[in-house]
Amino acid sequence: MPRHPAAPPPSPPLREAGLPGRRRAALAVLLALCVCAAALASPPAARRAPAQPAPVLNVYNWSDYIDPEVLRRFTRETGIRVRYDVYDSLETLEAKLSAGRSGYDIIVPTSEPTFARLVRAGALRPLDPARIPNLANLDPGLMSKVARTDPGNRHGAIYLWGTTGLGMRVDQVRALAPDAPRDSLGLLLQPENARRLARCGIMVMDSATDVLPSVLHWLGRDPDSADPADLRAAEQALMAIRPYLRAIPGSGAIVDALATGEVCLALTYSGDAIQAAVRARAAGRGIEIAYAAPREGAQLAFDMLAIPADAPNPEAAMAFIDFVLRPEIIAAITNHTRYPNAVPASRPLLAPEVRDDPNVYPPESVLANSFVAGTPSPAAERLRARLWSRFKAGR
Ligand code: N2P
Repeated sequence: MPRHPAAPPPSPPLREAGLPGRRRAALAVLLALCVCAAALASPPAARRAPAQPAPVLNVYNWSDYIDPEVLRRFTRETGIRVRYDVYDSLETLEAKLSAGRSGYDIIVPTSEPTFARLVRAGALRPLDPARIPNLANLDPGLMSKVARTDPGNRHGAIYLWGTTGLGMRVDQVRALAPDAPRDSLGLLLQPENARRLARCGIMVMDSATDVLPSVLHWLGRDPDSADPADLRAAEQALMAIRPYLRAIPGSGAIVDALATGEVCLALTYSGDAIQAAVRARAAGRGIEIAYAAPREGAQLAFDMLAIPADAPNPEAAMAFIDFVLRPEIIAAITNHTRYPNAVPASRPLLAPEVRDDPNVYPPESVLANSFVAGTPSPAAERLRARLWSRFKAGR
């Protein structure tokens, strides 16, 4: 292609510029001086402070409780890398924290009992509202519910919440126990129902903290009871169905067990059962999973974003909480996990099938009938833990 006449000729390399020898030497000296000056202005590489490694945020959250894309976006926006570990029961979280020096910057304990205990023990760093302006996005009505154990909401922000109930494979449940109520814990806790459903598989999640209140409530007793007679009644109810349980695994394993058809009934968290339904549908093998919040009153749980007092990187933790509480970010998390959040401005951003699912956002009638478990005393906790290990062992 002919060169445009107005274009300047490409500048020739220095050697071909036809400079006389002396001028070339002078230029070389000048260049050398420049290089020296530059070297003096900045310390030699060996003396320079080592390059700062990318800051790291250490997160300890429930399994299946985030949209992984949200973590990638946080790193893209802030340069903060995320190290992410998961637990699937409050017992596991509490055991980890009680060993001390967990090394986590963000944890997600349920408002009661775990978060309440941590607040009381002074084990959480107060949130700085100036660094987390998006705290203002939280629903004041919901936040007042968790202020009972954290006056002024100083130590935590609601992340997600949900109910405890039954995930089930409706066709099999209908076939094997046609007369059993599908919206009551009686589907599991009436031995006659459990006996019939044992053939297609039953699981109860491994958590005294999150199962006993529901069992006590179904029995018509105080879900927080420390009365040995109440706990004996709960133990009897659990022992009566124990022979019919395939396993008592961590809640994380139940999502897959339901989704793959390994079991047809499980006592677990609402969003986990709904995620199982989503996975089963996506697999296209004809497995249809449904969730039911117990009609006798569902256990409601609020999970809190909180920062351990000894967090290595509290600044990053606050940046993360602020990021998560943006309406579009928490909407993505609810869409992915099928757990409701506490940011009203996220509602219009939700997928309609999530926003309008009464099992994700329970209607007023379910909420009015629900209960939030309290925080058992250490003595009651010991009774409950012993009861639970007998239940697991089946004797
Ligand atoms: C996530 C379970 C979180 C619900 N897999 C606990 N309240």
